[in-house]
Amino acid sequence: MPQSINQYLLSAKIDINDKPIDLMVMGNEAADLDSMASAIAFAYIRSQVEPDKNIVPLMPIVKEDFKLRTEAVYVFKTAQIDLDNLIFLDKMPQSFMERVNNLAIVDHNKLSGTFEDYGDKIRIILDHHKEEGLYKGAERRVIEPVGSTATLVGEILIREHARLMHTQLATLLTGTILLDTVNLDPAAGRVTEKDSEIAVKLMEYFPLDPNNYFREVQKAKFDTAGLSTIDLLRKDYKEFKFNGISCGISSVLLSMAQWTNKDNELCLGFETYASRRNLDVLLSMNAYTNPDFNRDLAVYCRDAAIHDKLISFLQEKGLDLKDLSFEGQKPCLEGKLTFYSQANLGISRKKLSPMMDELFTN
Ligand SMILES: [Mn+2]
Repeated sequence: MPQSINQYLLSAKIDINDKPIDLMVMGNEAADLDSMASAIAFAYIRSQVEPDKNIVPLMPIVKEDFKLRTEAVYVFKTAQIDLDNLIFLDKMPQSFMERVNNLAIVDHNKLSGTFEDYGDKIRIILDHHKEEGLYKGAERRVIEPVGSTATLVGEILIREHARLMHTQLATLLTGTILLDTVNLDPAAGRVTEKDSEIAVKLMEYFPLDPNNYFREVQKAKFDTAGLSTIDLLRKDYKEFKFNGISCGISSVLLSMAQWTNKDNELCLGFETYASRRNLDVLLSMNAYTNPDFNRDLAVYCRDAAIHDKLISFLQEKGLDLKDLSFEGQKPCLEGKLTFYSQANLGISRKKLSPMMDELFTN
């Protein structure tokens, strides 16, 4: 009999302080639902296949930040995963990476930040982002442009370890795939044949109505009106270094109009967050439906010259930015913050970050 996910997580957590870690499974630093669910599900599957190994799924965020992932809070609750059993970065002892013998990375294929130097530990990659061509020596390297990494984990579960399937696992993976593919809707341009195939198989094992489940997860994801500006910037955040320029990109699920309406000191929030993280550039990519899908962009740079250079570059790249201005916003203390609607809806963070690299590295 396989363990329950909670039993597994609890036993993994007990051992984090001293034992060697045979395999650490880690999602990307934005720690969205896909990253966390895929890491937990994959670590769980491996732990049941190799019960004598110490396999640890790491959530690479501080515990305090988990509440910001409102969709993850909802899906984990629905899948009856006890949040107290999750293993967060700030609960790990100092220099734990020295005890990690092998690394599996999911939902990214390039290490960043504090993990950058551990590429030689990578044995497994499961991801759906742009192939970076790194860690070619990994034993298992699955990088496919599907809608969700959870699809790739689901595929391994179904094709290789079907006996491990249970409701909890199916609920966790299905919620993630449905959210990432906008309920498997081809019109949203995210779903692939494989996502649908795997989701349909997973759905045989969970008791909920998929359309309802999708609606509830989606609702939880967009339920961010109660968050402060700093929390909105932190919620879904990635950081990049381009030729010495430090750049943060936040994904925010409010229109700029709503956001400026609820906070008239937006630049103070951007400046505080940028200085806290020591950023030269802080972008907010705002995606929302009203009722059609829309994108806005906020661009903050400490240096006004870099700001202007960046805007003209993004225009050249075809983002099709149109100025937005809002009444009653307090000015920046230093630096420059401007707002745009982004008419080119096809440019997501996944596509924007390589563009920024092109600008600053060349
Ligand atoms: Mn993903």
